[in-house]
Amino acid sequence: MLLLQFSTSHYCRKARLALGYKGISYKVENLTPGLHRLKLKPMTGLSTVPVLLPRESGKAEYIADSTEILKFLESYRSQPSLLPPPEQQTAAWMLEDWLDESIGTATRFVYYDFRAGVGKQIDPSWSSQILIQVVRRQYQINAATVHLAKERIKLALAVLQPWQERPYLVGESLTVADIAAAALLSPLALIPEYRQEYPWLFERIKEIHEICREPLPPGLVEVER
Ligand SMILES: N[C@@H](CCC(=O)N[C@@H](CS)C(=O)NCC(=O)O)C(=O)O
Repeated sequence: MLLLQFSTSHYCRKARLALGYKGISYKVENLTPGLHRLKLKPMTGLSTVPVLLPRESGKAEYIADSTEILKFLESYRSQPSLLPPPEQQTAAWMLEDWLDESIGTATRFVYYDFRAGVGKQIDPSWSSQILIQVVRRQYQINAATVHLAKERIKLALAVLQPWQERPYLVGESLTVADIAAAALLSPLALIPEYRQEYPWLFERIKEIHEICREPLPPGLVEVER
């Protein structure tokens, strides 16, 4: 399989976590932001990564959108399953969808706001700062939208409280909800306020990366156990 991705995208991380959990071997192709549209739009009708190309006869030519990729991987290889028992599956998919549509966007806002301000020293190079400004303009990241994003993240971290007491958000094993939360909240690992206030969050993110055999996201390598 081939995963078309941006190496730094938290949505692509979500797809990689699921591929790793399933033990599926795959290659990645890192697309260049901006030029990616020329390749993706004619193929999928969307302009976003991740896109998975199974490259197997009898399978879809491509699967666009990380949620669709998770569904495809579950049907492609059923074990280990990314789903809880049937009566809990709606809850798991609802969490996955909310984390994907609402919280993944909010972490992008807070992350790029941080990288343009206090976190500038992480990579002060012109190329990095220009990319950050392009992303800020593309998604209309400004003081007002960042404020709203921070409020949404506060709510999300209250909803994810069960992670403090137990390793999985729904049921007794890892599910799509854990994968989505671990990937889509991972950009917060570079932001000191979140690291200080929510240490349990980063412990869980780290554990899930280990279970899925995915390298840790930036900022998490120094988390002590
Ligand atoms: N809901 C989508 C969101 C994917 C997404 O927003 N990807 C971003 C990278 S983090 C992207 O490709 N942006 C480029 C663009 O919109 O042109 C998914 O789960 O795949």
